[in-house]
Amino acid sequence: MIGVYAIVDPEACVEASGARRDPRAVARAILRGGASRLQLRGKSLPDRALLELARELAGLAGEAGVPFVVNDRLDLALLVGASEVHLGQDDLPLIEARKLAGQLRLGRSTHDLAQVRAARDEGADRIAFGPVFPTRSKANPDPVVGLDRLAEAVALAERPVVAIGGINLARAPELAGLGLSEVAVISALCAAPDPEAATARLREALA
Ligand code: TZP
Repeated sequence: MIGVYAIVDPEACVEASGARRDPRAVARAILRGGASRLQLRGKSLPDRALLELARELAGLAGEAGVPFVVNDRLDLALLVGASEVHLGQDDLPLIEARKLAGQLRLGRSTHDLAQVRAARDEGADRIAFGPVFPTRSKANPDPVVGLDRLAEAVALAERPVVAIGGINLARAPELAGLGLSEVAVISALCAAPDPEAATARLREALA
């Protein structure tokens, strides 16, 4: 069964009208819908606001019995007792992060097979690979990797691989049978008319 790795990004938490949604409410709905993991991604929030939100989402994930991940920020992940920090290619090298991480697991974003190999050799606990499809949630996204490259990434990784980028309900059937542990999703959940139903439907489609 492929899990739904939900990424709550306050910038993506919007109604169709453009009105902002409370990321806490979105996270609650996504957890009710059955996400397997919850990540906070807050590229533009000031540190204090990000810490406060991370603490609240960590609490919600804990109540739901789901691991909580902080994107980019090892310090905040440690402060809120997250189970994992997810590090991009420009973030800390895994070997350095490991020195501070303690029990915290380390995820790594990768965008080509050389990066997958490096993340594997550096001992990443989980590897995200993408964008698999075109995405509008990332500034300056790397080139789309596609499904064939994704299958190669899974074969190389020797650890759980999460597909990311442009994943939604319509794309779910294309992702079955590739050996993925989870699919990571921002806009198709955070900006869905009903984030709970969107999570539940995606989960069923991947089962
Ligand atoms: N890394 C690769 S694609 C992406 C990130 C953070 C954005 C995924 O967002 P969406 O809205 O699910 O395409």
